[in-house]
Amino acid sequence: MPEKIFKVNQKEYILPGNRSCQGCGLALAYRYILKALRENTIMTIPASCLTVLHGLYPITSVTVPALNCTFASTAASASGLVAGLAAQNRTEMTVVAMAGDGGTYDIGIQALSGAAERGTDFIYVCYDNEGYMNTGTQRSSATPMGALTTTTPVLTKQQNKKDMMKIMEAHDIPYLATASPSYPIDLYDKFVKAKRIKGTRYIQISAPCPPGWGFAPKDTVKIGRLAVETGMVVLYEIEDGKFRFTGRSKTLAEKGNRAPLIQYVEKQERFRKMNIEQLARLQKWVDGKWNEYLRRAEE
Ligand SMILES: Cc1ncc(C[n+]2csc(CCOP(=O)(O)OP(=O)(O)O)c2C)c(N)n1
Ligand code: SF4
Repeated sequence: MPEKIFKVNQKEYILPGNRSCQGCGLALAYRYILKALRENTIMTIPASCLTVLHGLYPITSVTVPALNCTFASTAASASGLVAGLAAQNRTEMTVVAMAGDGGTYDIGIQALSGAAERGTDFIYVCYDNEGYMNTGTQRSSATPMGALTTTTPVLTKQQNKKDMMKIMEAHDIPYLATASPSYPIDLYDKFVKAKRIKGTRYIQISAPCPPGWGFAPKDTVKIGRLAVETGMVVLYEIEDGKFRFTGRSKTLAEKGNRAPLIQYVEKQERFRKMNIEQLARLQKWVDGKWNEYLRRAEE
């Protein structure tokens, strides 16, 4: 059963004032994640916008303990934390590794694959802002085709986004989910559920980024909703191998009324050089993924 809004944890774990940009989708998501996970959570975080959001002790704005690790070692450092806490019989603790798409899809994938294969008892969160944003919007393997970045400045990115959920599912882990801060209760429920499950849990969050994607900070929630309305982002979970649409994506799947991709693309500066042919290719890719999910939901 989804949590009702009045049952959501009222406590804040991010204090007022942090170093993220105005309208940062990651900051919104992080607030909801920590509310769902509550106390007894320990984070491990590589270089990223999340490290910047955290800041440094003694002026950090976040109230949970966090380890800053190197880029490639996020999941390995989580394995170390899990082993250390187990040696001290600290069974109340939840270990959470959290990295951007650059730190997950590209640089951290080896350690993540290793930890998932060993069944390390932790939650891995990838916040996907579709680029290396902290260092100025470089292309990652999560950047969608047709987007301008500082490393694809002329022709836009030519390749489709890597399907990281599929890669993680191939590790046969007990729980995977996607989420969006534009749908806070759906996101919150997934973390409440993930906390109760043992083994490796992987949650991927779409994190709209105003400067990197080129939209006004006031529109973050709107852009996140459009991503889901068009099927560019699909909300689902896979529990013990069973696929399930959730939240708004479930309604869209039942009603069959997804919006055309152009409604999402036209609102972001990063797609300003996308041509008709590229838009059609991206729409086809989104439709193909959507049909795959529809088939899986029926299994
Ligand atoms: C080994 C290493 N290479 C490069 C960097 C520089 N660096 C710091 S943050 C960052 C971008 C991280 O991108 P992502 O993981 O997507 O997170 P985001 O910045 O988008 O939050 C880079 C390249 C670094 N700190 N360490
Ligand atoms: S660059 Fe993007 S992800 Fe990073 S803090 Fe700013 S809005 Fe958030």
